[in-house]
Amino acid sequence: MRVRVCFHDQCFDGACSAALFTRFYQASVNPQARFDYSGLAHRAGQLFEDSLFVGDENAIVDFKYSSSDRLTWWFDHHHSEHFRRDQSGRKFFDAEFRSCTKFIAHIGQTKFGFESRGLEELIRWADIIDGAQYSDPKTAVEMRDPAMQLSLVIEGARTKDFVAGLIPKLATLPLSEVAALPEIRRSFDELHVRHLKAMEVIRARVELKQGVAYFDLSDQGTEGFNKFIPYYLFPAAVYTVAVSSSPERAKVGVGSNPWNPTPKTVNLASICERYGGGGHAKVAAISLPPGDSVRAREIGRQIAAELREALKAQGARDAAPA
Ligand SMILES: [Mn+2]
Repeated sequence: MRVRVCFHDQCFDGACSAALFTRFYQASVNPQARFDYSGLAHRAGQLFEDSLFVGDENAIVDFKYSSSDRLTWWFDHHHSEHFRRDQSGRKFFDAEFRSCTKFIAHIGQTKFGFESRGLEELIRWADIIDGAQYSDPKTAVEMRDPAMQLSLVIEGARTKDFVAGLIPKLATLPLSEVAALPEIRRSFDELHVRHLKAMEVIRARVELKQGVAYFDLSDQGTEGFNKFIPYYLFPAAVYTVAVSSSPERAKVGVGSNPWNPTPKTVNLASICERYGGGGHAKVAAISLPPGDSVRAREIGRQIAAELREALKAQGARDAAPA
């Protein structure tokens, strides 16, 4: 029995989901099964090819549904338009879960009697990282925990089958042992140097005024910086507006500080939608054609001004006598 597991590539939760599915399948379906792994990436208009589903069983975890009849298992927690209730009892979706890893553990336990003993750490960290539920900015930015180091390496992976090759290790070893593997150390050290550099650039460039941190990284040629750096360096920031640029796009990213007690009353998705972007209430973005940094800066400045006004009005309301 060969099981092909397709997973969300370059994502800690995607890799952990594939590892957990493997353990679940071995324990609850077939202990003799052999597994191989194939990473999936979001691409506009991407269609699944049947050539992807070459196993006797084919699973997708932490990624959108495929209507191929070769797909036999599916677990996801992202909204998916393609899923219709099916009768197989092997396709599961719940957008309330912060991570697909925890969702698989939950379904495994409640519907198949699977005990995820020994995998508690994997499940807990996938939920923290995918749900951005860090207890403090230090955990997110200093990356002292093995799970955080692995997440940096997985997101920064540059060779095609790197993450796929890591999944059997995630399925069997404690996170600290996986993080200590020489190829992980090498990759972490390299990415960590870039992380520290990004931190220095952000520290030097942030303009923090009236609770809004604005900064422009468009000359850095990357959008891949840790989104929690501004809150780590500037705890007084309620909102951040970051302008960046990569070969794929110019971008305005807007976020709110989960550790700052000031109430965040502005819906950031609604603001970004006015400029053709979108996202969630607490984190949203606008993508522009590559090279369009002038426009990105202009929009970034406008949004920063709007957020400062909103905070000022909010402060005036709070200060007004009842
Ligand atoms: Mn996920």
